[in-house]
Amino acid sequence: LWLANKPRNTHDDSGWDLKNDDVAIPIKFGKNQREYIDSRGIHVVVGRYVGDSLPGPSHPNLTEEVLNQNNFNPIPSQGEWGEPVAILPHEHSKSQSLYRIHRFNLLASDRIPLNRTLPDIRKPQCKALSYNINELPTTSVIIVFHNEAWSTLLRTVHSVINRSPPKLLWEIILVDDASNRTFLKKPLEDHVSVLPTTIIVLRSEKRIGLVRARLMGAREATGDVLTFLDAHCETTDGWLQPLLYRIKTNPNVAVCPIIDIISDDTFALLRSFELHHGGMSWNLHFRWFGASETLMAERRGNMSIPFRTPVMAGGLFAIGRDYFQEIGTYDDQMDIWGGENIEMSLRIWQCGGRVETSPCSHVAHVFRKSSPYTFPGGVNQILYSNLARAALVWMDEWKEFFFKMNPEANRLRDAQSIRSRLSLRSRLKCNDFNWYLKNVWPENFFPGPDRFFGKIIHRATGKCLERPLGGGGVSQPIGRLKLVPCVQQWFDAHLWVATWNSTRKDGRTLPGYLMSDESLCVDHLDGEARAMACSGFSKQLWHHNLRTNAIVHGNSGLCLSISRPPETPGEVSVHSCDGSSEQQWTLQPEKWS
Ligand code: UD2
Ligand code: MN
Repeated sequence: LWLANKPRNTHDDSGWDLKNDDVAIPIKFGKNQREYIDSRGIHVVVGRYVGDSLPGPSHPNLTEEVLNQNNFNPIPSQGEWGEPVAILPHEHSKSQSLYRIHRFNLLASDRIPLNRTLPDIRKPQCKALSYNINELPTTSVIIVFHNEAWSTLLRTVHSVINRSPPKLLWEIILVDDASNRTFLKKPLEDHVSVLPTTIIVLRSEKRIGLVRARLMGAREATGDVLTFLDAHCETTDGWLQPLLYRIKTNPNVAVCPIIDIISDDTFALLRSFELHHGGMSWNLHFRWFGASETLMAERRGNMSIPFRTPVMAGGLFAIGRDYFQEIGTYDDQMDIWGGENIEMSLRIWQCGGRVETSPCSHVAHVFRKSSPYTFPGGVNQILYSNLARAALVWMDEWKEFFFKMNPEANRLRDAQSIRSRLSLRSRLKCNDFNWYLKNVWPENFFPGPDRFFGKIIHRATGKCLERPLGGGGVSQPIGRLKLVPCVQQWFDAHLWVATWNSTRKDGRTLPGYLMSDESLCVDHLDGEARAMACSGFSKQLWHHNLRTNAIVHGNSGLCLSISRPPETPGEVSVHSCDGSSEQQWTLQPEKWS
């Protein structure tokens, strides 16, 4: 789910290189690759990977025989209460070679019983809520999978059965997207046929991707609500009732649980942070961002009720079966993996519904650093076609911004036929993307009609203000701002959005935020200008003085300034304003729509 940068010549897929090299001399800046000479004079090539979507290197030892072997071998106490599984030193090489199959520690997973216990990780306010089960709608739980491990797939199924009131669990539908592992065929059917719940196994002969697999499940489903889960999840106590209750009170909502983390290494349960909202980067990749002031204000009254999320992560959510139809199911031209969560989120919000997170529903999921599947036709081709479709149908003028930012997607643009999706949009009389940004995602850092978008150039040197490059792992690329040679191409680290939109009589703009991709805002810390997670606090407000060309920090009245000795050259500071050339900046707009 995350973008990460990793040097191209590193073959070790365990360690993403999170270090950000200082850019001194840019050579080539593409969307997927950057080349530059760093401050030590070393030629650096950095590839950009989409964390979960990129298939990692295959392993010669993974023969058909190994892949078809089911090594599930539970040891009763292992992993109970969500505790980590310990792999002994002499087992490390076995565990590493098995890791390649699913990009998680299969040896650890295979030791944990299918019915393992997990702690109740809900907040006390949530545990105190009670629901009248007789008044809640029933649900079909739909789980799609492609070559999933036995232990993770069946722990998903068992956790659903063990932790859902039988009356509400209408059925479980397993959709096999052309898996070729033998243990997922008859042995799977035999295993589920004796479980105390109606379980339907559907199979696609051809690889259809997760969207069409979910649609296949949805067509068979007869419960009132459709609840989708990935095939490597574990539900926790009380997970289902809050989702169903929300849909009962408002049928036009897609509601997601809080997604906790099952460690891909030890399979321990790690509780995740509840103060967030889902959004997307300029590349339309899903991201979690910290809850803004606005969102906290909305939630302050009651922290246990579902709250708005502009974008859903995609895998785990419940939606009324009728509403799913009414709102246009999925774009069935989206292949394999990616983009469907963006499309569905924009569609539901723009067409009158809501996407929410219920803080009282907790489901854990195994997050991986790379994807184990094959992507027939190529990862980029698939992902960027899907994203191009979402942009073409839902983003209006902002689609041009997306295509300029993402040349790969632009190349696939004309190949998309989106007529039926556009007619759905007009049939449902949906709001436009501008409405979505303003009303659903006020925290967004996209350009807009009343925002500056472009480069911030130091007048005397002609150099560009640059934020730290890339991301990496699960963190935003925070850190000190730099001044570097500008590049011609659109390069995300040199592009800024400023929300200071009108000018007063004295030549100053009103205060606003200076933002970049990944919800980064220019902040002031101990004399340094830094890119930090946007917080909505006044500490991140700046204004631009059109007479002095200064960029002034709102709280302190200090000015954005290039470094002065003894500071390191090329770093950006905050000093008292003196009108010097060190503090004069030009805002050079870029045409984005
Ligand atoms: C996230 C979502 C995932 C989906 C994806 C974007 C969560 C926790 N997960 O990535 O549900 O929205 O973003 O598309 O929010 N699968 C198939 N056929 C395929 C490929 C995948 O059936 O060709 C299945 C796979 O077995 C799994 C599910 O689809 O059960 C999601 O795939 P993933 O786990 O690789 O996605 P993830 O969690 O990285
Ligand atoms: Mn997943």
